[in-house]
Amino acid sequence: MIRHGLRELASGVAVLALATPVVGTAQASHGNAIVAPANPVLSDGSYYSTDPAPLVLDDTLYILAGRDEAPVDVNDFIMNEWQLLATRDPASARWVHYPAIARPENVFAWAEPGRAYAGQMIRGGDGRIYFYAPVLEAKSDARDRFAIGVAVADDPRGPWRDAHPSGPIVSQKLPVPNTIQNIDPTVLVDDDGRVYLYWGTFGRLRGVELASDMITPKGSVISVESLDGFFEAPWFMKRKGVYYMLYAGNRAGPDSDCTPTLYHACIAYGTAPSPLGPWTYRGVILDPVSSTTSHAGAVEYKGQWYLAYHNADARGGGHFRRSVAIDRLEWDDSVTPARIRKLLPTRAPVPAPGPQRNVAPMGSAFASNMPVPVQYWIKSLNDGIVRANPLPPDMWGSWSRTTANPPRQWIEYRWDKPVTLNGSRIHFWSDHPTGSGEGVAPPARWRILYWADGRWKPVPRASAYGTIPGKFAETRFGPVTTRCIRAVFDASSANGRHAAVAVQEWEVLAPRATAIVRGSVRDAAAACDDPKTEHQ
Ligand code: FUB
Repeated sequence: MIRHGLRELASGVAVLALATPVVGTAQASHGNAIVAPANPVLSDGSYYSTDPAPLVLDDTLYILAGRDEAPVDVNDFIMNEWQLLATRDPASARWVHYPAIARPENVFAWAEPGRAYAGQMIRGGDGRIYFYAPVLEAKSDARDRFAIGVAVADDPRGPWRDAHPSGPIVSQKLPVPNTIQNIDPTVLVDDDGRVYLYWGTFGRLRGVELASDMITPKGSVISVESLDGFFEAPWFMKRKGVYYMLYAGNRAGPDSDCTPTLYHACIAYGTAPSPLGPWTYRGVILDPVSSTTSHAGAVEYKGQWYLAYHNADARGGGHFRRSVAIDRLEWDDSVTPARIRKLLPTRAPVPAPGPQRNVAPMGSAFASNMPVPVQYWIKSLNDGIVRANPLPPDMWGSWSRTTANPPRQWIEYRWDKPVTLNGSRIHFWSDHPTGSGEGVAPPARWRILYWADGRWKPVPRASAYGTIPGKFAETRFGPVTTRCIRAVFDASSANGRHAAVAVQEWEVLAPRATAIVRGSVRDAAAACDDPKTEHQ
């Protein structure tokens, strides 16, 4: 059934395995040989890949992926086409990349260009390949025009043709009227040939049986409510008679086993004894990745299970510039149903940072509003990442929907052993100007204190404390040796109300550059507390 092979030139530089182009359909494209010794598979930032959906066909492991094309400062899913990655041995590091295998408007006459979100391909009972694709309906009066179309081909690279040319098989009108966003389809052809489709996002998971034609819904649509923290990205699969649903979960909180921040997601899973449930939550298999969204698919290939997922680790990567990674997935068969072991993601070794003056990464961050509101992330203060267009978990902040902002707030670093400091660089974020009493504004004023002799003291001879957001403001001061340093912010205020404060990154500088060892803090809980002076 698969007509092409992966042919590599002796140089290993290029591979071409072409399908016959067909006018008016998505056209299969050149395959390019790549060597990917470590994650992400496409890592040089020239081509992003997202929402992986693995598929085994004969002796080849394919990963269907979308493509993020957002510029670095744009926070949006700019996604116009799908692509494929293929290998015959994930351990070999040798992959073939097939860019642009399909575009919504080329496959579905009723779809508009763009929003080529997470799809899945699967082999149908007739041996052909079916592609379930979320796309926007061009002409629809639905409040949300996302819909799921089905295309069919003999080869995963296409050419694709619409298997249901009259329109989508799922939308806000089909198979039953609904108000959800109909994306992220996942399909299973069961051992008995029956076909099941699940889909959903924003906490809504729906499922339905399809007829053996792979397109006609059969029976009622079910709504799954028992998968703890379900957010989106369901992945439906079966192993040893048990049905598994992997999904992106975002039950957030300081004690959550899934994610500390609302915008991030873990990959969690549940099991069921039959294809339409009942579903039981089983746990987390992948902690939040470096992109806010997480999306995964698992498959068995040559006796080994793999999890394909995406992250922001490629060069120039970001929340909207994601890249596919793949790691082995392991099972614990000593329990029933078999448990999926938590995956430890691998990645290309990141070169150790050279000597630097900023010793914040060696400390632990704390704040006056802990646990911080779930949209923010305290650990972003000293993660070394400053984004052009950050999302809330890229910063610490104090804005809360439920409580009035206090007039004064602080952030603090603690180290195991004393450090000597003589400077600070802080990067404020705001959505309101200085002088506002609402939203997030730069502080009216701020200062730095250090812990010495059992109390907080102002750092000596401090230069100006800058407050302009969106760039680093540097403050120099006389050297101090301390185990704790604190930035205290007086909120911007108006009419008796106070704005919140947000900081993307806070560097604290030693007089001389030294080698930095991240995570060296062993006893970060050893507080520097003095209630009498903590708000100096
Ligand atoms: O890539 C667009 C959307 O982001 C997907 O449909 C979701 O699963 C999330 O990964």
